[in-house]
Amino acid sequence: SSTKLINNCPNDSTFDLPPLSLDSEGIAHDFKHYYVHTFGRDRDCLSAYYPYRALATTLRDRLMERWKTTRQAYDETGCKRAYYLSLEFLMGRALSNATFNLDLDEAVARGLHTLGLELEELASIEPDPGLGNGGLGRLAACFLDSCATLQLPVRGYGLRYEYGMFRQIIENGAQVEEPDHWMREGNPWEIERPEFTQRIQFGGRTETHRDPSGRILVSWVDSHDVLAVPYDIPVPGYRNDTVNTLRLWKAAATDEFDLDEFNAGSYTESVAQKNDAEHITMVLYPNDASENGKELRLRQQYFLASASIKDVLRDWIRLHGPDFSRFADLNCFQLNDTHPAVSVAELMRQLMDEHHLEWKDAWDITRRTMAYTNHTLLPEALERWPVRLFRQLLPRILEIIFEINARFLAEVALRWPGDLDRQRRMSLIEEGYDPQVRMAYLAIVGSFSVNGVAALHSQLLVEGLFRDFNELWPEKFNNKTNGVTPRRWLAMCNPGLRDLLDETIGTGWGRDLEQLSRLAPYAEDSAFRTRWHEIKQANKARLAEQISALCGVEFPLEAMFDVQVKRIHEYKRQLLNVLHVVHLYNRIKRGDTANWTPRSVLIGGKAAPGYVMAKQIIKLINNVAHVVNMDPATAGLLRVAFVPDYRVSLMEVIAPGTDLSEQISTAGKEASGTGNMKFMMNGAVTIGTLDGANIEIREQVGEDHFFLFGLTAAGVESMRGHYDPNAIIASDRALMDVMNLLESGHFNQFETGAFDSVILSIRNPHDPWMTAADFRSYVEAQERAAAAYRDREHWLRMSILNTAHSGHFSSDRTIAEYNRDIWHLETVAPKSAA
Ligand code: GPQ
Repeated sequence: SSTKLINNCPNDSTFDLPPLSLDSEGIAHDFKHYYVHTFGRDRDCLSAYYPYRALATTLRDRLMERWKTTRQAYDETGCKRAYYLSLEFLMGRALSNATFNLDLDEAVARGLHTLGLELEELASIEPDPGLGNGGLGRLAACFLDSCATLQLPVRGYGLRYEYGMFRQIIENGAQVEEPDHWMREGNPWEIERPEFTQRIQFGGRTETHRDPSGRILVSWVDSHDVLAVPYDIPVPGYRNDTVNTLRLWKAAATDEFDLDEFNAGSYTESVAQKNDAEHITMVLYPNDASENGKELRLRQQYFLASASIKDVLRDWIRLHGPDFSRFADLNCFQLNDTHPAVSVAELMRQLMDEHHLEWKDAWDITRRTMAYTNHTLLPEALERWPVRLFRQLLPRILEIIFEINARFLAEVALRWPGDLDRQRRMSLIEEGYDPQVRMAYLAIVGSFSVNGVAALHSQLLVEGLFRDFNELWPEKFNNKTNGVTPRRWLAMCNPGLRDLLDETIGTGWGRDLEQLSRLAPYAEDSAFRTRWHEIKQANKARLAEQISALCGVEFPLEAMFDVQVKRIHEYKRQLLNVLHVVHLYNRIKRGDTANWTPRSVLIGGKAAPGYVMAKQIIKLINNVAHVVNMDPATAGLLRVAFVPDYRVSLMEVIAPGTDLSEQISTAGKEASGTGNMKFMMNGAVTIGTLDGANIEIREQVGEDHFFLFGLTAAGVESMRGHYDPNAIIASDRALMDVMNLLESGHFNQFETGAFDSVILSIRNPHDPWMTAADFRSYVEAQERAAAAYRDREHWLRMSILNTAHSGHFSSDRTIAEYNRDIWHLETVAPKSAA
């Protein structure tokens, strides 16, 4: 076939080319070549897409050179490699990232200028590749950036969804979902690699037989197979000639037809079955931190696991031959939550059934190769799959899981003889009417490392959810506090601040973010503070312009920009934010506005389409915004906006323009948070609970520069059972007034009952999020923030110190820790392309 690999590969020098020009003339030349010759456009072209595409292709060529030398360096050194397996990669736009990481901003801007074009305008044509829901997917993208920057041989493996995260439209205040066909016009950043196609099995049954030596072999027969075709995306490091790979799999039908149907004359039906196969990578499940539970989702998970492991084993054999004795020394899989946890059983299957290893050798390799990251404690997010679904879809995998479980429970029994309750608790199979496979337990049993994503989260994991496992294998458990890439989240999105930092502390912070601490003394320099203020105000102007265009709401620049953007979830408590807004509105209405700090409150985020309560919260935010903004009494004092379709490219405008960062989850519920870090880097001050990485943010910046409120995680737990929100409401005049206004229907005059369940949830003694419990303390923290903001010099000092102490939250630090404690990779520098 056309995708057959060539055996007698020609001498590499056949493909040697001189390095491509990195100056503005060379870039303008290539741009014109692609625009005219490759895309066939001329000056009459009306679509702005083709200039974007011509520039993207020009830059991709420059990446391509470095991509090749990086691959060669990895192959030649025979280095250990790691693979980041994730159902989500929220990469954000690639063009400005490639330009920046290649250090081509100036050359590209000048080259385009000679042609009468603007880099920023072309960059904004690129659709956001929304192949993720939120924090977990964006973390994967930051990690890839840091791995390339640190020159670590790490490859991302994911799925090439045809439809990414839905586009959110707000109609009459409510969320409406529209499909996101992000590749409609093509994707210049991917390279199809059909020659590395893999064949993935589903369904069928298993057969056992003996080979001549008497060994039992299992084969998986009568399966319905689907092809996995890889598409590679380049991941450039920061100005270092490394380009790593994100490999995304697309599902394709095999070209075999069901012969019976075919012969019965059902030619068209037989061909139409192609669809079934191709549906696997059609759409991203839009649920953030909650179980998906659908068969198609399990298909996606196994498809990713099987294709990626086959790819790695094929590569292993190419480089090292079919001897797997050193495989675990040279390979590591990092599982991004339990979504790819079926990889544990799949690696066992491939090693035993396809490469004929014994159980004990395969298990030894698996357990030394797999590492698992947990991203949540929320029970509704803990994946469990019905045993019956496994039996029908992945019969061989179920057999292997049962065998892993049997051997594991024997180990538990040996350690705690007779403790049947413990065996039941720790079993990979949850027994019951419809038995379930516990994916987190499969991941723990099959891994040598299990980590949480912030100090508190990791501690709560070993004290709670994974307690039994921690007693058995304490050495497996560790913490890796999340981080974000300072390239995208500071240098690229905030050019004004970047230039001031370069000028003040030099440019070293781009790869060593701890150097930001050198800024701290400048908090006392009033001329510096003035420049800091000018930059923040310019960023606020850019943000206000966007809000005006997207929401039709005007944010005055002297107001404090108070922002909460993240997925809408009850535990994140956007509702608490709304209660505070209504409280401010009440104060304005009763004339309690002495020493008022003007505020512009921005909220944004998507609700999972099936999450009714989250959708009602969006509607409530929009209705409150409407009433507040319409009321002449609020002019100059309070504005509220809900920004539609919150996504990576919007955050690039929001974070630099924010004064106050809302991180107000119920303590113990937000595993880490990463938006909190992006805001901090850009000089926002946090108002937050002692939850997730907020705790570490506060430790770094100091308690005087953080607005703390609310119950602790322990406080939340000890209040359960005697929480009495109605007593709290009755004893707090301000909260009573807020509840009265909500309950009067003031925000839903023509929509009777629209907010009943939201409002009732606050009065519910079983409210797991304890919104009423934290109201008083939240309002007081908001008052401290407002007072601090009125003292401009004081606020600027805090803002500077937040940026200065954000160095710890670089994903470079996080990845260095993964590497030091888990992966143990050597850095590998490619030969310079130039
Ligand atoms: N997170 Cl389990 C997601 O974004 N999606 C998920 O499915 C799960 C977790 C988040 C988590 O809620 C945040 O606290 C973390 O900062 C983020 O993962 C990255 O670890």
